[in-house]
Amino acid sequence: MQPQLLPLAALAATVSAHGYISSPYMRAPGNATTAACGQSIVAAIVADKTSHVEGLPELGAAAGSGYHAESCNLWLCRGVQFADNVAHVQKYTPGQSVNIQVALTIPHVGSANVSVVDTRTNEIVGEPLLSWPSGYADEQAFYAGETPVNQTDFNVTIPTTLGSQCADAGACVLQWWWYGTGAKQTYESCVDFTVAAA
Ligand SMILES: [Cu+2]
Repeated sequence: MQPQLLPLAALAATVSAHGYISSPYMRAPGNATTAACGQSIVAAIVADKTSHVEGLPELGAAAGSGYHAESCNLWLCRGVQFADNVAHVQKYTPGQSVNIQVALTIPHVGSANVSVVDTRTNEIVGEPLLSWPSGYADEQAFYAGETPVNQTDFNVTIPTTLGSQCADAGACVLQWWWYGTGAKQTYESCVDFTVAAA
């Protein structure tokens, strides 16, 4: 174990994840993310899989943090880099139904969507595959144990219109995006995938 990882254990006790993709494999930080985003941001993401995006630039701003805003690109997958995840690329086919599991542990009612995102432009490709315009992760429903199942266990259909846009690993992600309106916090999880050109 690298010595710089030791403080994370202490930090982990004080933070709790809000929600993240628990399946398929969610993009996770490694050396490339540390090089782009710096150790403080990576430590926060490791300690809290859903550390909200809005809290991260402040960590990066600290002197000597090693944060490079442009290469880190916090508003895409919270800055977690593809280079750390080349061994975890899902291979999908056009029209395939993909099950996604979200672990929701702290609710903040708001909106959410799951989309194919072009990583070069950080833009949604076409329309979101699924969206919840409001009422996602509602506190009352959550604490009553009544969160609708389809907010945490759902299927998306891989578009048949991607052409070769997502043929190369790293070109696209499936991104689960959630904004807690009252909390004013954004959560993002990414799944790397390819779809072979038809
Ligand atoms: Cu919270």
